[in-house]
Amino acid sequence: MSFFSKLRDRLTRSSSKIGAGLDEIVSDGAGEEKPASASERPAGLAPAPAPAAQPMPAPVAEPQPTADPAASPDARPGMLGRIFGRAPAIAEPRRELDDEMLEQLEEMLIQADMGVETALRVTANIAEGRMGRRISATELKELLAGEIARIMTPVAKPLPLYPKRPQVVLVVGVNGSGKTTTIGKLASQFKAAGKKVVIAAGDTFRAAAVEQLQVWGQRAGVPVMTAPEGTDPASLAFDAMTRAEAEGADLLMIDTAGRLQNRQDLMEELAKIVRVIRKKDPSAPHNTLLVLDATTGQNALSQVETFRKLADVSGLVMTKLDGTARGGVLVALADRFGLPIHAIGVGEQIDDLDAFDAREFARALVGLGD
Ligand SMILES: Nc1nc2c(ncn2[C@@H]2O[C@H](COP(=O)(O)OP(=O)(O)OP(=O)(O)O)[C@@H](O)[C@H]2O)c(=O)[nH]1
Ligand SMILES: [Mg+2]
Repeated sequence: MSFFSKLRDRLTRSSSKIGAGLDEIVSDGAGEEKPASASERPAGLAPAPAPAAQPMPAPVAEPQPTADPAASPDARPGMLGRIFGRAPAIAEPRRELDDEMLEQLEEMLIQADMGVETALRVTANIAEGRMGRRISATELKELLAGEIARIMTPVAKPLPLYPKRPQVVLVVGVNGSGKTTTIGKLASQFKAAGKKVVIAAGDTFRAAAVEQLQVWGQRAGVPVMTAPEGTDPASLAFDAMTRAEAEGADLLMIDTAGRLQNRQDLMEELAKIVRVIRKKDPSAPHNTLLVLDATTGQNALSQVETFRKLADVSGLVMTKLDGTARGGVLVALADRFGLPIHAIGVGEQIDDLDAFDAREFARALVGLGD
């Protein structure tokens, strides 16, 4: 199965929520104007709604590119042509884009965890140059997907690989966000790509955490450096650095504990790990990945704020996008922080992590096909 199919299937809750919301918004208002259009639902017969207002089937005559400076330049021509040029779309109910419809759209996007500011801006962009036009739910989905893709494209960046050996990747995040699982998945992918990887089980507070990482290491075929429970994680990190250097490893991934007594402890521990590995390589860590759990919704925003104060976060991984209705939070994150999103997780298996693709994500999120 392609990752897109997997993403779309597993994003069902988010996408059915947003997709159904858009369908509802359009059909809501379309009813009021039915006499002019599809009130009888003549099977397959195209109704003839107010000719001047029907924007889409005649793209040649529409000065859309200038009316629409904010729309995504890369995504529009192909998809508009494909979708709006297609005959079946004509049978869809249409609704005139007015203030009431925009308010409903805004409200729906906020409820889908996109955040107030982002929802307002996305809605304004969709409205620009289109007020008074009659649009269908499919068109609305395409427009929304275009807007989302435009926000997400600049942040869709795979984990950068540097010639530096070992490249040190510090993985941080709150308890249960998916750090250990993500390290296992990433290690497996880098190994498969021919990289030599070493993992350091820096969460030395729980024996179970070390065992969990060892299982992932076995699955991925990657060595896991461990230390007895309660050992100072910084000293384990130092040893792991020594080993990774000695073995000529390409990547050293350091897991950390998500749960400590308080923020101060966590900050001190992360700072100590960084201090110690810098004794070996002043440029390390080369990446600090913050792992976020999509099911926490808006809370992910405050986690980014907190962790940026604790560590020099260089990129994000969003896990658990499967089965949550809160995938919209990724749009808010991208819009607010602009931090690279390196990967997304859509399940607990080793291959349930992939590079983040803005267009795929946007289309899956609004419930559109590839
Ligand atoms: N459905 C789903 N579950 C995931 C995903 N990523 C991780 N999980 C699950 O989330 C739970 C917590 O994941 P961990 O990797 O242990 O999280 P952690 O951040 O290391 O947690 P601590 O070590 O307690 O701080 C586990 O049951 C994982 O299987 C994902 O993308 N989708
Ligand atoms: Mg863990």
